[in-house]
Amino acid sequence: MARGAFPDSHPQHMGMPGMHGTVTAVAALQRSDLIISLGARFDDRVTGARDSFAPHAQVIHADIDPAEIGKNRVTAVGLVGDAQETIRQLINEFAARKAAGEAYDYSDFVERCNIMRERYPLGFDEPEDGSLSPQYVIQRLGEIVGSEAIYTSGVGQHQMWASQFIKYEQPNKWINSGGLGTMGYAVPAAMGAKVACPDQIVWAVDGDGCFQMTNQELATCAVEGIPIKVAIINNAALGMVRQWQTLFYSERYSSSQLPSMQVPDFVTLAQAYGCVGLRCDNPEDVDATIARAMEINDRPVVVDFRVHQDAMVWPMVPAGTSNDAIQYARDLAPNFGDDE
Ligand SMILES: Cc1ncc(C[n+]2csc(CCOP(=O)(O)OP(=O)(O)O)c2C)c(N)n1
Repeated sequence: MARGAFPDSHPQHMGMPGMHGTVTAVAALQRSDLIISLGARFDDRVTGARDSFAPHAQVIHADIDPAEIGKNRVTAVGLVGDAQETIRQLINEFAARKAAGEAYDYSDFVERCNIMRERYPLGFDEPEDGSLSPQYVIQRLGEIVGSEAIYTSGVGQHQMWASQFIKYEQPNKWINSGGLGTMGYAVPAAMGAKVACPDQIVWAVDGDGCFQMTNQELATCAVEGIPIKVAIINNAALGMVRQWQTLFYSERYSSSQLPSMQVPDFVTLAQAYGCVGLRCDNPEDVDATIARAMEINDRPVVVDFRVHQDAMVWPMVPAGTSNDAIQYARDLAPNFGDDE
């Protein structure tokens, strides 16, 4: 959720925690002795099985809402207030203690995190049949469009990949519903962002399932002149549901896949709403398609990226298990080297 609040390029940025977070971020939390949490709610998508989450850590929990403090995790110190003021006070206190020679030396811990980051970077395999990989599309989108733009997303695999493979350097550039899981969020959120910041480029990265919940808002975009850009990561499936059915339900696919990428035809649908519709189903055409979409600024653009259906989001902590059970690919567990 807070992607961009702390720049990805910062050497101490370990990545997103949680069920699909980086191995480094998950492992660092598990091994920490102090967590300072600013406005986070310790939901199960981040903690995994709660009784085994960060077992050695004491928690300082800052939140604007007193009801959040201690709700999901025993808190050593609760700080109620505005994050900006809270962070200022924490930094002042830390600086004073450092000046007094009281600051703890964290360099060993940071070094271990850096080793893990090198060992277990985010990555993905290209489909063997030469078809389009969803992660590649999203990665190129981030590289071509850049960190200045605003990105919104729906809920599902595309949401996780958009958080993993686009680099965020500033706050408020990554807008999504996080763990609240609001399918259909991407298009209206992009619309709102574009109205609020008309000079900024706004891309909605959406799933074909989520897009069908709120795509009628394209009519508002066309009529009111709100030129958002939509990248539909079209795998003809409710991909995140399908991923769980693959991994945990012996590939018994129930109500999670469509028989055709053609239904509906998103290019025709976009045109029907007065938007430009583009399609891309080939890795070689990804850059040119994004460039074409970037040239159109007088109308909304919808790009139907037809991607491989079997791509999965990794790393993953299976639901209900401990964060220590994280896998960085199917059946591949990291070696944390705790005993080395
Ligand atoms: C209203 C609603 N129904 C069901 C879910 C559960 N759910 C989470 S992700 C997902 C699939 C989303 O599919 P799609 O938009 O195609 O994205 P993909 O996972 O394929 O990237 C579903 C059904 C939800 N979060 N919200």
